[in-house]
Amino acid sequence: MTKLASFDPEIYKSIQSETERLETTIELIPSENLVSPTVLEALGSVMTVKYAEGYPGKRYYGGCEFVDQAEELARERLKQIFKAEHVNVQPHSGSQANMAVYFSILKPGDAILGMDLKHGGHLTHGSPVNFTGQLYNVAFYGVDPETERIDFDLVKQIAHQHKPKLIVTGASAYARDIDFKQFRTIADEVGALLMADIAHPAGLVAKGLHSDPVPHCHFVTSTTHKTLRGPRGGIAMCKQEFAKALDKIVFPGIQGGPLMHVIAAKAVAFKEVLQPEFKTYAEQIVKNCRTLAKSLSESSFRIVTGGTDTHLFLIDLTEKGITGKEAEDALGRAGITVNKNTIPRETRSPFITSGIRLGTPCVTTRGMKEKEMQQIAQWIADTLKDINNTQRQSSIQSEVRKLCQRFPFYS
Ligand code: DSN
Repeated sequence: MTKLASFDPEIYKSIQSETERLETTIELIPSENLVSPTVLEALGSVMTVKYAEGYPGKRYYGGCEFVDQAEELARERLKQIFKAEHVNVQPHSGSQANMAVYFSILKPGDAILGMDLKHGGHLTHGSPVNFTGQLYNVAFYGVDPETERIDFDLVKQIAHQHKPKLIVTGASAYARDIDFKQFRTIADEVGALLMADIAHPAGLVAKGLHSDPVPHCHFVTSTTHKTLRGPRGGIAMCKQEFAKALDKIVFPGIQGGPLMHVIAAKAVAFKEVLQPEFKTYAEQIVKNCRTLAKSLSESSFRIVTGGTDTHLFLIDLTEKGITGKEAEDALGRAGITVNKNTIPRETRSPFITSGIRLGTPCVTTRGMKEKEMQQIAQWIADTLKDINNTQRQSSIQSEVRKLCQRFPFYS
């Protein structure tokens, strides 16, 4: 029996149950990934003990020599991955990374331009329920109603009208590549700075499978736990001229002591990204995603934008007469985890939605390939054909378990 099991059986049991859930179900939430045991080892290490306010070589506490080594390694590896001029690995999350960028260049009331959440943007890109919507004068761009791709004419038009100090690109539910160069041209026309939030496709960007924002953007932020396959956390990168301001905002501006165990685990994940095998992994994510989307499209599901260039895509369930919430619940009963998601031209609330969002980082980490994606698409189609057929859902669930047993990860 482990020490945890004997001291705190309740928490031990919840961890065991979560491990079992991850092992026995198909995880298609595109913002999640299964981290390696190596990353987990660093995450569960004594590095969590240390207070290290400040930066390597300039801390407010003694005894930081070893956490300094870890943070330096994380910084060097991150710079190497993205060829960034300056990086900060301390943001606790993607939201904190975005906040750090905003606070380093904007004042309350300043104008910003971001992608509408309903069209695939993120809460921290200006949503009224987020600090960004409350602090800044926000205008939104979105996707073209026909193509469902970013409408650059609209971006340009709104940028000229609104005169933002910052344009925010990047999305959390957008299946297509993003033309950062075109965003930079518009930003230059109106004298705005440009930030890309690549939390979703960062692992693909790292391996050249998605357009690279770094040459075009003044700031690039990301989470580390999605396609980058690291621990839960954030990172911020910028051109050298903003380095001091950014670092000062991350600490002492908005955060206290950095989470050194997470930074050590980020360093390990970055080392994994730097391996040639990670490119094969990233390529397989995209191949799997395309296969899943194509198979579902062949089963008469409408894929928003008609397909995907990335690790994720959206299904519009309107014609099927079911909501995203109903689909999420039914698929959950069949052992397939997805999340309900708003779609462009959404008419329902974010708690109900007309769509679901699917992604392949986790299943690809388990080693599944195109053949398994076709099978998963079949199960999704069978489940969604009759969401009240609980008998079918439980028989699919047993099939899902059998498939998962062939691709163990943590057991
Ligand atoms: N980035 C969101 C997601 O994509 O799930 C969470 O903030």
